[in-house]
Amino acid sequence: MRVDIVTIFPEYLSPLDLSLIGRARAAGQLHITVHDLRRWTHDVHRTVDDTPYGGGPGMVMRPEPWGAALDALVPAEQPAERPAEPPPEPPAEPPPGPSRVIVPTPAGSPFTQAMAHELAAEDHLVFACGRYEGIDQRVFDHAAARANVSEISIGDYVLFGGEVAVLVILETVSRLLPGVLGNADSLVEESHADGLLETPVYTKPATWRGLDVPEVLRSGDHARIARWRRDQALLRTAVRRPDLLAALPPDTLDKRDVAVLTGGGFPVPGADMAK
Ligand code: JE8
Repeated sequence: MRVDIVTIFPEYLSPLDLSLIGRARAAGQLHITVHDLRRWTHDVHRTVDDTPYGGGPGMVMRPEPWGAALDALVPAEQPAERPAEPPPEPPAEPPPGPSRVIVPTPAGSPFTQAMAHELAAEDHLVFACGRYEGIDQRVFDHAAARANVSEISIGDYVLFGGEVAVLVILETVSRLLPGVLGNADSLVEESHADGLLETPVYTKPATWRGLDVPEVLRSGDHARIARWRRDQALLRTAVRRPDLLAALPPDTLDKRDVAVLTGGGFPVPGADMAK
Protein backbone atom coordinates (compact mmCIF):
# COMPACT_ATOMS: atom_id res chain seq x y z
CA MET A 1 0.00 0.00 0.00
CA ARG A 2 1.17 3.51 -0.83
CA VAL A 3 0.39 6.34 1.60
CA ASP A 4 0.99 10.07 1.14
CA ILE A 5 0.48 12.45 4.06
CA VAL A 6 0.36 16.24 3.65
CA THR A 7 0.90 18.40 6.74
CA ILE A 8 2.54 21.64 7.88
CA PHE A 9 4.16 19.60 10.72
CA PRO A 10 5.97 16.65 9.08
CA GLU A 11 7.85 15.87 12.35
CA TYR A 12 4.49 15.19 14.00
CA LEU A 13 4.36 11.98 11.93
CA SER A 14 7.75 10.70 13.11
CA PRO A 15 6.15 7.90 15.19
CA LEU A 16 5.52 6.22 11.82
CA ASP A 17 9.25 5.35 11.79
CA LEU A 18 8.83 3.25 14.94
CA SER A 19 7.70 -0.18 16.04
CA LEU A 20 5.54 -2.35 13.78
CA ILE A 21 4.66 0.35 11.27
CA GLY A 22 8.33 1.28 10.99
CA ARG A 23 9.15 -2.39 10.45
CA ALA A 24 6.44 -2.78 7.79
CA ARG A 25 7.90 0.26 6.01
CA ALA A 26 11.43 -1.09 6.23
CA ALA A 27 10.18 -4.44 4.85
CA GLY A 28 8.64 -2.63 1.86
CA GLN A 29 5.04 -3.57 2.70
CA LEU A 30 4.03 -0.01 3.43
CA HIS A 31 5.30 2.95 1.41
CA ILE A 32 4.65 6.12 3.40
CA THR A 33 5.75 9.58 2.26
CA VAL A 34 5.21 12.63 4.46
CA HIS A 35 5.03 15.94 2.56
CA ASP A 36 5.35 19.48 3.90
CA LEU A 37 2.38 21.46 2.54
CA ARG A 38 4.62 24.54 2.34
CA ARG A 39 6.52 23.05 -0.59
CA TRP A 40 3.40 23.91 -2.61
CA THR A 41 3.51 27.59 -1.59
CA HIS A 42 5.25 30.24 -3.70
CA ASP A 43 5.29 33.43 -1.63
CA VAL A 44 8.31 34.40 0.48
CA HIS A 45 6.41 33.75 3.74
CA ARG A 46 5.14 30.36 2.48
CA THR A 47 1.62 31.32 3.60
CA VAL A 48 -0.94 28.55 4.07
CA ASP A 49 -3.76 30.39 5.89
CA ASP A 50 -6.07 33.39 5.66
CA THR A 51 -9.06 34.86 7.48
CA PRO A 52 -12.43 33.07 7.23
CA TYR A 53 -15.13 34.34 4.86
CA GLY A 54 -18.23 35.19 6.86
CA GLY A 55 -16.15 36.14 9.87
CA GLY A 56 -15.46 34.20 13.03
CA PRO A 57 -12.40 33.19 15.01
CA GLY A 58 -9.07 31.88 13.78
CA MET A 59 -7.72 31.22 10.32
CA VAL A 60 -8.61 28.86 7.47
CA MET A 61 -6.15 26.99 5.24
CA ARG A 62 -6.03 28.53 1.77
CA PRO A 63 -7.06 26.31 -1.16
CA GLU A 64 -4.11 26.97 -3.53
CA PRO A 65 -1.36 24.96 -1.79
CA TRP A 66 -3.79 22.14 -1.06
CA GLY A 67 -4.98 22.09 -4.68
CA ALA A 68 -1.38 21.87 -5.92
CA ALA A 69 -0.57 19.14 -3.39
CA LEU A 70 -3.52 16.98 -4.41
CA ASP A 71 -2.79 17.61 -8.13
CA ALA A 72 0.72 16.25 -7.51
CA LEU A 73 -0.29 13.29 -5.35
CA VAL A 74 -3.61 12.10 -6.80
CA PRO A 75 -3.07 10.76 -10.32
CA ALA A 76 -5.61 11.92 -12.89
CA GLU A 77 -8.19 9.28 -13.74
CA GLN A 78 -6.72 6.87 -16.31
CA PRO A 79 -8.76 6.50 -19.54
CA ALA A 80 -10.85 3.33 -19.41
CA GLU A 81 -10.05 2.29 -23.02
CA ARG A 82 -7.00 0.23 -23.82
CA PRO A 83 -4.37 1.66 -26.18
CA ALA A 84 -4.70 0.46 -29.80
CA GLU A 85 -1.31 -1.28 -29.62
CA PRO A 86 -0.39 -3.25 -26.52
CA PRO A 87 2.95 -2.10 -25.07
CA PRO A 88 5.82 -4.36 -26.25
CA GLU A 89 6.90 -5.10 -22.67
CA PRO A 90 4.66 -5.56 -19.62
CA PRO A 91 5.08 -2.57 -17.28
CA ALA A 92 7.49 -3.08 -14.39
CA GLU A 93 4.77 -2.25 -11.85
CA PRO A 94 1.01 -2.66 -12.18
CA PRO A 95 -0.78 0.65 -12.79
CA PRO A 96 -1.80 2.23 -9.48
CA GLY A 97 -5.42 1.73 -8.42
CA PRO A 98 -7.65 4.74 -7.75
CA SER A 99 -6.61 7.00 -4.88
CA ARG A 100 -8.60 7.52 -1.72
CA VAL A 101 -8.31 10.95 -0.08
CA ILE A 102 -8.88 10.98 3.68
CA VAL A 103 -9.53 14.25 5.51
CA PRO A 104 -9.52 14.04 9.31
CA THR A 105 -12.01 16.53 10.74
CA PRO A 106 -14.18 16.67 13.85
CA ALA A 107 -17.11 17.01 11.42
CA GLY A 108 -16.32 13.70 9.68
CA SER A 109 -18.05 10.33 9.70
CA PRO A 110 -16.97 8.29 12.74
CA PHE A 111 -13.90 6.11 12.11
CA THR A 112 -14.67 2.44 12.79
CA GLN A 113 -12.95 -0.92 12.49
CA ALA A 114 -15.19 -1.63 9.47
CA MET A 115 -13.84 1.52 7.82
CA ALA A 116 -10.29 0.40 8.63
CA HIS A 117 -10.92 -2.88 6.76
CA GLU A 118 -12.20 -0.85 3.80
CA LEU A 119 -9.09 1.37 3.79
CA ALA A 120 -6.78 -1.64 4.17
CA ALA A 121 -8.05 -2.88 0.79
CA GLU A 122 -7.00 0.33 -1.03
CA ASP A 123 -3.83 0.72 -3.11
CA HIS A 124 -3.26 4.40 -2.39
CA LEU A 125 -4.28 6.61 0.53
CA VAL A 126 -3.69 10.38 0.61
CA PHE A 127 -4.19 12.07 3.99
CA ALA A 128 -4.77 15.83 4.21
CA CYS A 129 -3.93 17.13 7.70
CA GLY A 130 -5.62 20.43 8.44
CA ARG A 131 -4.74 22.88 11.21
CA TYR A 132 -6.33 26.13 12.49
CA GLU A 133 -10.07 26.14 11.71
CA GLY A 134 -9.62 23.61 8.89
CA ILE A 135 -9.17 23.60 5.11
CA ASP A 136 -11.21 25.57 2.54
CA GLN A 137 -14.05 23.17 1.63
CA ARG A 138 -13.60 23.75 -2.13
CA VAL A 139 -10.35 21.74 -2.04
CA PHE A 140 -12.34 18.58 -1.36
CA ASP A 141 -15.32 19.46 -3.54
CA HIS A 142 -12.78 19.80 -6.37
CA ALA A 143 -10.80 16.63 -5.52
CA ALA A 144 -14.04 14.60 -5.41
CA ALA A 145 -14.09 14.65 -9.23
CA ARG A 146 -10.81 12.67 -9.32
CA ALA A 147 -10.86 10.59 -6.15
CA ASN A 148 -13.02 9.13 -3.43
CA VAL A 149 -12.82 11.80 -0.71
CA SER A 150 -13.80 10.85 2.87
CA GLU A 151 -14.04 13.26 5.79
CA ILE A 152 -13.43 11.14 8.90
CA SER A 153 -13.45 11.84 12.66
CA ILE A 154 -11.59 9.62 15.11
CA GLY A 155 -13.87 10.60 18.00
CA ASP A 156 -15.95 13.20 19.77
CA TYR A 157 -13.19 15.36 21.24
CA VAL A 158 -11.20 18.23 19.75
CA LEU A 159 -7.59 18.02 18.52
CA PHE A 160 -5.38 20.85 17.23
CA GLY A 161 -5.14 19.25 13.79
CA GLY A 162 -5.40 16.09 11.69
CA GLU A 163 -1.92 14.63 12.35
CA VAL A 164 -2.76 12.54 15.41
CA ALA A 165 -5.92 11.28 13.68
CA VAL A 166 -3.73 10.06 10.80
CA LEU A 167 -1.52 8.18 13.27
CA VAL A 168 -4.62 6.51 14.72
CA ILE A 169 -6.08 5.62 11.33
CA LEU A 170 -2.77 4.33 9.92
CA GLU A 171 -2.03 2.23 12.98
CA THR A 172 -5.48 0.65 12.74
CA VAL A 173 -5.19 0.05 8.99
CA SER A 174 -1.60 -1.24 8.98
CA ARG A 175 -2.27 -3.99 11.51
CA LEU A 176 -4.84 -5.33 9.02
CA LEU A 177 -2.33 -5.54 6.15
CA PRO A 178 -1.18 -9.07 5.34
CA GLY A 179 2.24 -9.72 6.82
CA VAL A 180 2.49 -6.57 8.94
CA LEU A 181 1.71 -8.18 12.26
CA GLY A 182 1.76 -11.91 11.53
CA ASN A 183 -1.25 -14.13 11.12
CA ALA A 184 -1.70 -14.86 14.85
CA ASP A 185 -3.53 -11.58 15.04
CA SER A 186 -6.35 -12.59 12.71
CA LEU A 187 -7.60 -14.81 15.54
CA VAL A 188 -7.61 -11.87 17.95
CA GLU A 189 -9.49 -9.94 15.32
CA GLU A 190 -12.13 -12.69 15.14
CA SER A 191 -12.75 -12.67 18.88
CA HIS A 192 -13.14 -8.91 18.90
CA ALA A 193 -15.62 -9.13 16.05
CA ASP A 194 -18.27 -10.57 18.39
CA GLY A 195 -19.28 -6.99 19.25
CA LEU A 196 -18.36 -7.21 22.95
CA LEU A 197 -15.54 -5.50 24.84
CA GLU A 198 -12.34 -7.42 25.45
CA THR A 199 -11.93 -9.40 28.67
CA PRO A 200 -9.36 -8.57 31.39
CA VAL A 201 -5.99 -10.30 30.93
CA TYR A 202 -3.43 -11.56 33.46
CA THR A 203 0.10 -12.98 33.49
CA LYS A 204 2.56 -14.24 36.11
CA PRO A 205 3.01 -14.00 39.05
CA ALA A 206 -0.22 -15.68 40.25
CA THR A 207 -0.26 -13.34 43.26
CA TRP A 208 0.98 -9.76 42.99
CA ARG A 209 0.78 -7.20 45.81
CA GLY A 210 -1.81 -9.40 47.50
CA LEU A 211 -3.97 -9.61 44.38
CA ASP A 212 -4.69 -13.07 42.91
CA VAL A 213 -5.25 -13.98 39.29
CA PRO A 214 -8.84 -15.31 39.12
CA GLU A 215 -8.78 -19.00 40.05
CA VAL A 216 -10.69 -20.07 36.95
CA LEU A 217 -7.85 -18.91 34.66
CA ARG A 218 -5.43 -21.25 36.48
CA SER A 219 -7.84 -24.19 36.55
CA GLY A 220 -6.92 -25.62 33.15
CA ASP A 221 -10.65 -26.18 32.53
CA HIS A 222 -10.92 -24.63 29.07
CA ALA A 223 -14.71 -24.78 28.86
CA ARG A 224 -15.00 -23.02 32.23
CA ILE A 225 -12.40 -20.43 31.15
CA ALA A 226 -14.26 -19.70 27.92
CA ARG A 227 -17.52 -19.30 29.85
CA TRP A 228 -15.89 -16.99 32.41
CA ARG A 229 -14.37 -14.84 29.67
CA ARG A 230 -17.69 -14.60 27.90
CA ASP A 231 -19.39 -13.52 31.14
CA GLN A 232 -16.71 -10.89 31.81
CA ALA A 233 -17.10 -9.52 28.29
CA LEU A 234 -20.88 -9.39 28.62
CA LEU A 235 -20.88 -7.69 32.03
CA ARG A 236 -18.14 -5.20 31.08
CA THR A 237 -19.98 -4.31 27.91
CA ALA A 238 -23.25 -3.85 29.82
CA VAL A 239 -21.54 -1.45 32.28
CA ARG A 240 -19.26 0.49 29.93
CA ARG A 241 -20.87 0.27 26.52
CA PRO A 242 -24.59 -0.47 26.75
CA ASP A 243 -24.82 0.98 23.23
CA LEU A 244 -22.75 -1.97 21.92
CA LEU A 245 -24.97 -4.46 23.72
CA ALA A 246 -28.09 -2.88 22.26
CA ALA A 247 -26.54 -3.02 18.75
CA LEU A 248 -25.72 -6.74 18.79
CA PRO A 249 -27.21 -8.61 15.86
CA PRO A 250 -30.18 -10.80 16.82
CA ASP A 251 -29.29 -14.33 18.01
CA THR A 252 -25.89 -13.16 19.35
CA LEU A 253 -26.98 -13.74 22.96
CA ASP A 254 -28.06 -17.22 24.05
CA LYS A 255 -30.18 -18.05 27.09
CA ARG A 256 -27.12 -18.33 29.32
CA ASP A 257 -25.80 -14.91 28.22
CA VAL A 258 -29.19 -13.38 29.04
CA ALA A 259 -29.21 -15.08 32.44
CA VAL A 260 -25.76 -13.66 33.25
CA LEU A 261 -26.80 -10.14 32.32
CA THR A 262 -30.18 -10.32 34.05
CA GLY A 263 -28.45 -11.78 37.14
CA GLY A 264 -26.12 -8.75 37.10
CA GLY A 265 -29.17 -6.48 37.10
CA PHE A 266 -28.77 -5.31 33.51
CA PRO A 267 -31.68 -4.86 31.12
CA VAL A 268 -31.26 -7.10 28.08
CA PRO A 269 -32.56 -5.84 24.73
CA GLY A 270 -34.67 -8.51 23.04
CA ALA A 271 -34.15 -10.93 25.96
CA ASP A 272 -37.40 -12.72 25.19
CA MET A 273 -35.99 -13.69 21.78
CA ALA A 274 -32.79 -15.32 23.11
CA LYS A 275 -32.13 -18.74 21.59
C1 JE8 B 1 -8.77 19.77 13.62
C2 JE8 B 1 -10.04 16.55 15.02
C3 JE8 B 1 -10.32 14.32 13.71
C4 JE8 B 1 -11.09 14.84 15.97
C5 JE8 B 1 -9.01 17.13 12.83
C6 JE8 B 1 -8.50 18.08 11.91
C7 JE8 B 1 -7.95 20.57 11.69
C8 JE8 B 1 -13.07 23.57 13.45
N1 JE8 B 1 -12.30 23.15 14.57
C9 JE8 B 1 -10.95 22.75 14.17
C10 JE8 B 1 -12.24 24.19 15.57
C11 JE8 B 1 -11.50 23.75 16.78
C12 JE8 B 1 -10.11 23.25 16.41
C13 JE8 B 1 -10.15 22.24 15.32
C14 JE8 B 1 -8.72 21.89 14.95
N2 JE8 B 1 -8.56 21.12 13.75
C15 JE8 B 1 -9.26 18.84 14.52
C16 JE8 B 1 -9.40 17.51 14.10
C17 JE8 B 1 -10.46 15.22 14.80
N3 JE8 B 1 -10.21 13.57 12.86
N4 JE8 B 1 -11.69 13.65 16.23
N5 JE8 B 1 -11.05 15.86 16.81
N6 JE8 B 1 -10.44 16.89 16.25
C18 JE8 B 1 -8.39 19.41 12.33
C19 JE8 B 1 -8.08 21.59 12.57
